[in-house]
Amino acid sequence: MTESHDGILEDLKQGVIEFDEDKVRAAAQRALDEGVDPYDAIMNGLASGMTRVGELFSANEYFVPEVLMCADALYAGLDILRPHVKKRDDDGFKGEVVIGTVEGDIHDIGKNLVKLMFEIAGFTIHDLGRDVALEKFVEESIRTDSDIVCLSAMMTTTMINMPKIIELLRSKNPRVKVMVGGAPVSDDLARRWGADGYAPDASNALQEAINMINTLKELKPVA
Ligand code: B12
Repeated sequence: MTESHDGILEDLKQGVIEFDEDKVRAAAQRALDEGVDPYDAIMNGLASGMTRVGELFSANEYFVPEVLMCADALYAGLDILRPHVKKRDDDGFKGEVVIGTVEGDIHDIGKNLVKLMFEIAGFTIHDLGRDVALEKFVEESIRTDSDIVCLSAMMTTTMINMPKIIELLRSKNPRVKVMVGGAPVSDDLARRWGADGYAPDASNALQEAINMINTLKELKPVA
């Protein structure tokens, strides 16, 4: 890695931490000008800054207003970099996914990174946004005939909605696969709730989704 590559990633990270939108925009533009992979810049620059912000929030050094400004800075960089992320152009089976943050929860940064990974891979995404009513996941999965429903939650108080949604999906749309994620969620919880998949981060979420789609493909009757 070149010095400028590392410097740009560091500026993106620091720009998010310092909630300095101008610094983030300038570093994002430099990343594009100097040929830094936009995906690398997003995950190892912007998202890495947000991880540090999480630590500062937990240590009571940052409070909600600071964190909101950090999120704005992250999104300012994402707006510049996202259009340049290369789509994978293998022409395998592409899945259709419903995604959203569960009812009561307005955290959407992690969910949006998972969505980005799916977009890069060429999936069709139906993004319900954040604070999504439980029934909405079921309705949207049926309306769009999607393969997978992805549920995100960032709080222990909201992740308890996940098993309720899984139960609803099992009764109303048993064919669809369910993947859960978010900081308080674990593989163990996902299994206990009867989810079909779990991933700790956006890259693993994509791999997990590809595995699920392949399983669905194997289950489909040959025409
Ligand atoms: C940013 C943030 C906010 C922002 C949200 C802005 C936004 N647009 O998202 C704001 C300021 C609005 C906010 C508000 C609140 N927050 Co807050 N927030 C955070 C913070 C600092 C960072 C979260 C984040 O964006 N991380 C970066 C992203 C990239 O990581 P991620 O979300 O984990 O996502 C990755 C994985 O989890 C995974 N993933 C995520 N979703 C999914 C889905 C699937 C299907 C899969 C497979 C994977 C996956 O992939 C992602 C990318 O790799 C965390 C602290 C922390 N340490 O996490 C607290 C935190 C989540 N917040 C917390 C709290 C308590 C609140 C408030 C109640 C605070 C308050 N007093 O008002 C409110 C809640 C409002 C509500 N009703 O939701 C607590 C939750 C505690 C708990 N155990 O429940 C935390 C943990 C802070 C703390 N230590 O106390 N918050």
